[in-house]
Amino acid sequence: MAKRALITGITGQDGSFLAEFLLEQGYDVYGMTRRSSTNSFDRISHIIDKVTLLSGDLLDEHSLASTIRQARPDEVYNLAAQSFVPTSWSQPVLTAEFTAVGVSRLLEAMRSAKPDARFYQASSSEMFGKVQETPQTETTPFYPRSPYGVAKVYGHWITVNYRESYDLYACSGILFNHESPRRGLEFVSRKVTDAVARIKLGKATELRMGNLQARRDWGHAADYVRAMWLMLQQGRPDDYVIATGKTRTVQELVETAFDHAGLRWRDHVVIDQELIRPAEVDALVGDASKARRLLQWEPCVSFHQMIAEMVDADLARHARMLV
Ligand code: NAP
Ligand code: G4F
Repeated sequence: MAKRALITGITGQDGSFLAEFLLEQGYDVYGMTRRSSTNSFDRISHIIDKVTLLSGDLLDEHSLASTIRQARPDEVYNLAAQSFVPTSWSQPVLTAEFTAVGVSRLLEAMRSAKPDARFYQASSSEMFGKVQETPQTETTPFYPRSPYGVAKVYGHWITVNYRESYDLYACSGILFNHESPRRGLEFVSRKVTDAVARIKLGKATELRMGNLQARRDWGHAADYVRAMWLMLQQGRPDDYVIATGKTRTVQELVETAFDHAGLRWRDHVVIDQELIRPAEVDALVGDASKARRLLQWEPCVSFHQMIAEMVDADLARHARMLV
């Protein structure tokens, strides 16, 4: 019989890649979506007839229990969250409700409705924040620098706590930044590749940016969802860092994207003080040796391939809009 997986956040970047991956593995895929006056199914439109969508919200425990009862999942992937760091300063309480307490609600729903399901929590390298050691591993202490990072620390520890308290198979994947052409337009990689495409096609001339000196360890979302699945296929539950081990500045990302389109970034980029964050995470770089050793996980897509793919996808999308 086919295994059954429930994905919260299936309409997001990672949810769409994970749904594709699990369908390829022969799973019956269930996705939880929240009610909206317009739907947000763009990222899953190509697989919408292959997945079963169930209505639920991280704010509403009753809907979570009902979703789990209907899906009867073998595996639950909790990818839903308020995931944009700047919004966590303007909506800190909502971010805590979705990204922190939402994890407790889902774990409680799973514990009562399907306690033998395996659980994946989408933890984040933002938890390392003001880094206490470099590179960051599973044992590096957390020092979050945003309400989002603080909320993710709660989600991480409540997952560990439910594993230890109730003997659940619950894992936390500490994923470093990962991108793709499906990345939301407000995140730095996609903001840049979308602007490059618009500038190249004559639709814009300027790109307003914040801190170009911040460093991130950027990988590809398709590689990272494979790691989520691998975590739930092991003999025992555990936590893993997923990262490429290479760190680059935002300026290098900008240069790479403009170069790919044959543009000079200095002709277009303007620093906007409004985009500087109240507290910055200056430099992240992960050490994924544990995942490489125990999960046999390796990233396949390089940084340059990924940025090229994103610029090309945005160029094609904007060109289609011109005709
Ligand atoms: P994303 O594109 O922003 O997707 C977030 C998803 O959560 C969307 O499907 C959204 O639904 C859903 N959602 C938000 N609030 C909800 C609520 N109250 N109830 C139900 N669903 C809700 O994020 P992503 O990049 O795919 O990231 C997936 C997860 O990994 C997130 O938890 C994120 O914090 C974490 N993470 C991401 C990265 C990264 O670099 N991408 C790194 C580490 C950790 P709508 O479509 O309705 O808005
Ligand atoms: O792309 P970002 O917005 O991602 P950030 O803040 O690192 O968070 C992402 O990765 C986390 C994993 O570490 C996830 F947990 C989280 O959900 C999200 O997916 O910004 C990256 C860097 C920051 O240092 C920011 O200050 O880019 C810098 N930046 C400079 N100018 C900018 C901009 N970021 C954005 N979004 N927009 C700018 O104009």
